[in-house]
Amino acid sequence: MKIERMAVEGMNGERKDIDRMNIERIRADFPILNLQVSGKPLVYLDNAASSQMPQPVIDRIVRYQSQEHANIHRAVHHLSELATKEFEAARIKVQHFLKAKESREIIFTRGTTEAINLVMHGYGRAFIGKGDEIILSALEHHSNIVPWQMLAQEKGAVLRVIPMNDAGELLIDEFEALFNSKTKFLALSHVSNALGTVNPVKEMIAYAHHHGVPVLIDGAQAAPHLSLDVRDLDCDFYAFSGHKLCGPTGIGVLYGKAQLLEKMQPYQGGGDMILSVTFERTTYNVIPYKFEAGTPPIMAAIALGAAIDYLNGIGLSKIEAYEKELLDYATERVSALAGVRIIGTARKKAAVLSFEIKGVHPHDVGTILNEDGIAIRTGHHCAQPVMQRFKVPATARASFAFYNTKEEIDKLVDGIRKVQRMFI
Ligand code: 7TS
Repeated sequence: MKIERMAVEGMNGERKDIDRMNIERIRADFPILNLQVSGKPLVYLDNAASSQMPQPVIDRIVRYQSQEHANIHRAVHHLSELATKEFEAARIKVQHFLKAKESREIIFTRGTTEAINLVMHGYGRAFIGKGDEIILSALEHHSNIVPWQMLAQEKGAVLRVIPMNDAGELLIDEFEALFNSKTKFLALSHVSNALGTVNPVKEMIAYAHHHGVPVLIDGAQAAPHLSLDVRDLDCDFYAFSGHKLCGPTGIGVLYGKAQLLEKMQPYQGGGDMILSVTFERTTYNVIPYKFEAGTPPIMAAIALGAAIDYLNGIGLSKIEAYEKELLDYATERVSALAGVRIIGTARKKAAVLSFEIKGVHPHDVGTILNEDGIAIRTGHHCAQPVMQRFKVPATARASFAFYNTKEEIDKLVDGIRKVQRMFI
């Protein structure tokens, strides 16, 4: 990936040199961006739901399926050894992507949802009991609420919720006040999918650790946008999904500190997660295999590795800076429209712009925009408590990736104006 160097005007007026991404060249890597929808060029602004896949990742899938496929970790034949080598190489790419200490701390799952459920079953069921408290935040996705609710119901544990202000920022004083001797776990998103808020997770993790409480970070919306360092964050668990990171569906990652993973119970039983089995007794495999029962999504893991290579080729810090520019531009343009309210105005945000058009149901917004080839998501974004907090049934949400452009944001703004002309 070529990076162009350009001089640009800084926000505060001073000139400074920054490395600027060559967007046209990047867009050419994504075949799907050439599609026409409703006779118009596709404007894909639903990246928080799932991002698109560049050609090198598609090529990697074709190469794997046409030249490398076999089941892994079992046979001595050429293809099985090759597939195993590539699968384990993908694990090491994820390790470096997260800056984890060891590759055995990386578990492949089906996605963020399965990663969180794995922690709930493997850690929660063993170490959280009656009367214990689990802290969550008010801006979680359902996949970081429902598993903990299921555990609380099973064990008689209690969920405590960190509230947020009207901007969608967590109230840190109230967070700190929730801790007591019964607090046993903190499950927190890094970036909110409905509001875009970037939570101060590093500070919150440090506070939880001060009380001896382990922390799971739901990184589904952070991994595609921020450079990550799980050792710097010092989180105990970190979960993300491949399909939001230019990889395929059906693959995700759970990072866990080795000493915690080692004391956890397996999530599922089956092949590959055992060392020996008799009808009387099973000895489990070492981590990470203890948590990877059955044939894993081999192709998807290898493709996730290729997606990580692709993103590294651009550079996560450049992606972060460019997407900030896009979000600032979109925020400025959309907030200048009369009758439009942005929902989620935190000082620190990433790649998400949720809004409502007064007098128009969000689903109608999505339908009209689709007529112009513009893809956004409308609904509760699997974050119904967030909708309840902001007293809206749903929002319209544009979410950005590094292959989006300001011209596409202009089309979104034109689309919103068109909706207003039709409905108001
Ligand atoms: N956590 C967060 C913060 C998410 O945004 C999502 C998916 C998940 C967990 C679940 O990820 P999965 O890959 O296991 O499904 N979020 C969205 C979204 O915002 N629109 O569609 C899916």
